Amino acid sequence: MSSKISLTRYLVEQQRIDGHIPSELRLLLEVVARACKSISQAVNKGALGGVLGTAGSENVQGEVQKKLDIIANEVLIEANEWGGHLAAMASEEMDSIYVVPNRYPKGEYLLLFDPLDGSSNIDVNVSIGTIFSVLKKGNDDPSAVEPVCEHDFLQKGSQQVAAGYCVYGPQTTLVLTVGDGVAMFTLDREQGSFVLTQEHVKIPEDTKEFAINMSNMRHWDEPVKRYIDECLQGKEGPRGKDFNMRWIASMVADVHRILTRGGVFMYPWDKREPNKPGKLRLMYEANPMSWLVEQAGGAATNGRQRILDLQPSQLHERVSVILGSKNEVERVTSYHTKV
Ligand code: AHM
Ligand code: MG
Repeated sequence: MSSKISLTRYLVEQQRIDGHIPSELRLLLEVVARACKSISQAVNKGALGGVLGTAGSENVQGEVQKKLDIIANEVLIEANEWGGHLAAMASEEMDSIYVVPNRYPKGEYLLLFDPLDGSSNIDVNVSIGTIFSVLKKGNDDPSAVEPVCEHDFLQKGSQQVAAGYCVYGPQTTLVLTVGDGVAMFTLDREQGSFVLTQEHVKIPEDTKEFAINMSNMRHWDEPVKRYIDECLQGKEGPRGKDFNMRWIASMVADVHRILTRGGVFMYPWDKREPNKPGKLRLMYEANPMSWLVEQAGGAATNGRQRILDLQPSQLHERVSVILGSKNEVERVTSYHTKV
């Protein structure tokens, strides 16, 4: 790239040339990016900043919260509440929605986030990230009036107006879609700004790489067992090729690899907790990642349906996730549907 294009310039051009985003949404995305920059700084300091370890609390799903989970959540709320572009926020780390306080002006957008995904990797210096999704209040019901409530958030993933993540790894990279493909921005620490480093991201349709937590194998359903078993048979099996496995246990990092070089990621339903549809959260993790993957030419299903078509019935709903290279996702999905 000859001259550096900042995130700000990219968003202004999306607004001006393509008309993809209104100015309020541009402002919102810039604020989210600024919050990610400050989360990145906190993550970078690690033990020196006294930010590692558990916070001594649990979130609404009964998971132990890390100090950085809470710090990242606060950074996102404080950065976004006063700008006038949001009506409310929802987070994996908060029991219920956070309505913008009355002392601030309110906008029409709803912001959802997993403030720090990959919590089990925080203390061991492995890539983690922030995932976010933006909806418009009243998208499903234009006659909806104030006050904003949880129901306003219960929109299908196909209604998202922006989605992305920021991965805090060897580089800090912000990945974004506003419905016109996927763009990646790398944080230039000297300049303090995100710089466009890849546009029109494309996931190869075929792959030889899968990502799944193999330790859960005995709990999987038959279609997932069949798919992985066929991969493991390699050249000698029905697939006729050897597969490689990667599992970072940070969805952000696993999805980033898939957007970069292809692959299939799965966190399927399993028998450990049969009443839960899966481990990952539909609104904070699966929807934004599925939209990014689809925008890059990949696919995302829960084994039976396109994730973006699922109608959520509650904020913290969980879902089974299969996403990545199109032909592999279609294969796993067909193993579920053609029985
Ligand atoms: P988190 O949001 O509490 O960090 O949980 C989500 C993470 C995903 O990033 C990752 O894919 C998965 O949980 C890893 O789960 P496991 O530890 O079961 O392998
Ligand atoms: Mg998460």
